[in-house]
Amino acid sequence: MAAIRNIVILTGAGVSAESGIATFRAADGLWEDHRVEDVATPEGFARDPALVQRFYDARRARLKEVVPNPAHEALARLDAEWPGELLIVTQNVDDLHERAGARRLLHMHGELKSAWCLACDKRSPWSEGLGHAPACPRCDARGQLRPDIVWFGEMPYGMATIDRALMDADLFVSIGTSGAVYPAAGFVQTARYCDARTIELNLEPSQGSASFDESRLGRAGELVPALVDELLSA
Ligand code: BV8
Repeated sequence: MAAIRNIVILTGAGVSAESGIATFRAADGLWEDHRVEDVATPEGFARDPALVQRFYDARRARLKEVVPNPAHEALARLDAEWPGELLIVTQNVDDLHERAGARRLLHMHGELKSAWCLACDKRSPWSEGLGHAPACPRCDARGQLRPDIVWFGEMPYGMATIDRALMDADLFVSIGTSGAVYPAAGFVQTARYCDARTIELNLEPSQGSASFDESRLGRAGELVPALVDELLSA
């Protein structure tokens, strides 16, 4: 591959699939017979906070039962050994990238292991349930903690950082995402516009496959270690 110095990697649910975390599309975007778009929204939370807290409490509890897979481990190795710029932007709200050792990581859709207080607006690390209306560790207000998750209709985190990294990128790699959700699905366009090489690693062609210079089909647990070996040996 031509001289590559700055890399941006986007990951989606497919990178955690082999760890046993369900993807959105595999469940047809359904959970307890609710469309994810209905549950993962501020309106859904206002309508039925207990249902939404149950949705996220179940997923937060699941984190204790899963471990990073070879895709997470390979990305952490790239993060540790890559001499140039690197930013791993994940749409995932699990903690598997950081548990594998990734450091240059940005959770653009928030994190299951963080709680956001509607009373004091502070975020706190959180590993247990929120359904029982616990007190905020910062201001002690009760029943004011929501999941620190970016819902549909809410502004993703870190967009200025992401846009800057995409503009400086020589390589953009999208891993395990269906390309169904914006603004993440549009990152490949920004990367192309700024002359980056674009590669997609996915189990099946994503909605944006045609926009990539190269599309490698297969499981992330196999494709990602191979790509990292390629990059680190170049
Ligand atoms: C915003 C947190 C603006 C929740 C998530 C119409 C057109 C365009 C856009 C819109 C529109 N209407 C509304 C919008 C905007 C909307 C959007 O894009 N909607 C979609 C449904 C059309 N976007 C938003 O609302 C975003 N915010 O636009 O704000 C704004 C501007 C100003 C001011 C305020 C606001 C916010 C979007 C974030 C929503 N939150 N996550 C939660 O996690 O519970 S999105 C959620 O769904 C995930 O985080 C992820 O991003 C997305 C699911 O996508 P994937 O990760 O790709 O997962 P999926 O299952 O779809 O695909 C998995 C892929 O992996 C598959 O392709 C599969 O083949 C592959 N795979 C499976 N196994 C493997 C594998 N690959 C490799 N190896 C394997 N083993």
